[in-house]
Amino acid sequence: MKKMYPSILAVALFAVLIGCHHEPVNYLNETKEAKDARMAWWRDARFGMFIHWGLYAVPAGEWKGETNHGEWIRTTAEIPIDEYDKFREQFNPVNYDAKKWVKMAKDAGMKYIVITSKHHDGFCLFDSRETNFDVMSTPFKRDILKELSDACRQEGIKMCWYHSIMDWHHPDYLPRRGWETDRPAEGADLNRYIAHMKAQLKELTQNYGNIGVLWFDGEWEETWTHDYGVDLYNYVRNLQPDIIINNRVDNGRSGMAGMTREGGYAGDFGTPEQEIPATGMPGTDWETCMTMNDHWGYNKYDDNWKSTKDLIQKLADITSKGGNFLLNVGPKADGTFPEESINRLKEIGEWMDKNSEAIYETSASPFAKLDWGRCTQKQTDTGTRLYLHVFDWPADAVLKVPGIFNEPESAYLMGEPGKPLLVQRNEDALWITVPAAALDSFNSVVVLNIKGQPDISFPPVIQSDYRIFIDFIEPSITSSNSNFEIRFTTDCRMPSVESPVFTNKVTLTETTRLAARCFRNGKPASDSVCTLFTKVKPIPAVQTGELRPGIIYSYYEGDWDSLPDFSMLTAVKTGMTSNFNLSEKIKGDHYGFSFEGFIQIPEDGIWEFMTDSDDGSRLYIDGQLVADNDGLHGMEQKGGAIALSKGFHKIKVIFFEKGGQDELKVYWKGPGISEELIAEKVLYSNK
Ligand code: H79
Repeated sequence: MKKMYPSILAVALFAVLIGCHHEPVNYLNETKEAKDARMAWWRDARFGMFIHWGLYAVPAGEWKGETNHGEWIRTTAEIPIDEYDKFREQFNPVNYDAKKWVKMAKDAGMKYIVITSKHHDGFCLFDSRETNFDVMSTPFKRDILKELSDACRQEGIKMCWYHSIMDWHHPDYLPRRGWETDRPAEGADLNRYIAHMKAQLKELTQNYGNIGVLWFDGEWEETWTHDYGVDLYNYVRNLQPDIIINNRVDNGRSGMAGMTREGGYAGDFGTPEQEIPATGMPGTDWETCMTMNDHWGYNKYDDNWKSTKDLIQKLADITSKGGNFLLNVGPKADGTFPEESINRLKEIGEWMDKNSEAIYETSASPFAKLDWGRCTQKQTDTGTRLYLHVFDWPADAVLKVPGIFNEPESAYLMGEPGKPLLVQRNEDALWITVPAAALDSFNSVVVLNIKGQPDISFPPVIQSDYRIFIDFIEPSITSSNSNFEIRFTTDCRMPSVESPVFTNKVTLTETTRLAARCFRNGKPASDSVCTLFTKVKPIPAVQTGELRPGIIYSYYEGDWDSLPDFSMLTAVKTGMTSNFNLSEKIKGDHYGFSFEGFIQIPEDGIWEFMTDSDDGSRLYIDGQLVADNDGLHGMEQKGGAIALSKGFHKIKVIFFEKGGQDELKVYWKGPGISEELIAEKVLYSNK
């Protein structure tokens, strides 16, 4: 603590607190109406700027010859705290101009800015009474956040804070990093750390005007409990009742996919990181955060920049799924944005100048999927305005909008409402005649006004447990549309009125491309779908030597972000184990396992294998990859299917753990066996 409050003040404060004691509000019980009102500006905004800035901009990604570091550099390069603290002396961003930053965000069409008040390294960009490890202890000595929040207020941009719960600097934060030997954990008290963090959040919510979002992060360590999360959520809401808080305040986030698990967790929106969900999630607020290259903090070597086209299409993709896009900039140590970021922001801004109407205040697409691009929508006085974001311009200059039954009112190119385009009905589709060439090389928006609420039919859904079969397979075909019949083909051609009608069963005995489509009143009434079902021969059992129960494990140590090739590494130890358990580990993180043996398959058939792990894992049968569950994540289950003959088959499971929780579970499912953990009694190895 930098400036101690005189104890007399503390006593006075205590008295005041007792004096006006009232029941604390539990903001988790908020009504839907209240939440809708609070979220309204954020839902309309759709597009914001993330800024990762701190001491890590000084080394700019480089440490002792390694050049792949970012904002995590203190941990990834294992820099002792005293050495890291010295970056303060070099943090003097004389070219920092808050007005310029805000202008660049605003010109790009962004409506809010989320900046790192504090990242995991603990360094604060603001003048905090609660710590010396802040910008006031650098030669710069200017409250960066004060200048930025003032500039934001002037330009009508919402100022928001990213604040890390995990803190590698504060003596009371726990746990320590495994490699830190210079910072004993003795005497540390997490509750004291939380009190410190709350005091900082009070500064951040009281000294900088209205704050739009508090964006927490670093919540995944085992010390951060659900009770802490709920308490922190309520604490911040109490300071600014209208503030919006992300789901990383609590521990209910599911991996990098970022959505909140079931179970009454605190947090207003999900936070997919570096990924975009496959579909929209009606009724759920979420925001994808993403880097323009491969690092959040400035890395001078990272030139893997996403193209402007990619970024603009990602914005449309996210918006069409009902999410927000928080796009990152990692400023340099001199206070300027990287040139590549500036250029991309400018080009995005040029696109937004013409097309932002198709982004702001829109809601998710009414279509399941569109071959040529995306759709966003808005209510109008007489019906609905569809914004058709065309990524792939039609070669025949006819834009086909499938499965739509509304009467069209008008269509035009974005920005040219005075020049109507021809719209014709063609069976279930509306065909819009468009110019031969795309208007915009990134994303051309075509506006289609229709009467009433969208009346869209979805293609049918073809389903079966597996896409492979041995003798025959009977997939189901269903439709959520009413008053429809389904017709199908077995060669992937688009079904027509002449195609056979699907009643309740179709039996496939050979490899088949099964296509299906909905019809209404004898006319096509949806797009079609096509699924491949492959006939396979079960893999014969392998010859084994004399067997004994149990499998062989090999234990490795190392720091990986994805599964390494263990065969290239030397195991720390190997031995026998009864099943895929981690009990032979030596360290709690930065380790890996490879398990090898035989599995006894009781019957010919399609067998499914799943791993559920934190972090990544893979499962191979007879050398074939069946379950690919690689990557850094929390508990996440993935699996696959394979046709096997009765008898013994080789099984191999590999697993790695970087940090945080560690767990591995291996399941199977097959003829007569519903999904269960693979039992010890079917696992063997050679004597
Ligand atoms: O600030 C940027 C990064 O520094 C920070 N988040 C963005 C916005 C970040 N910290 N860590 N990571 C990103 C990756 C960490 C992933 C993991 Fe996990 C932590 C894997 C296992 C523990 C995430 C949380 C997935 C499961 C739990």
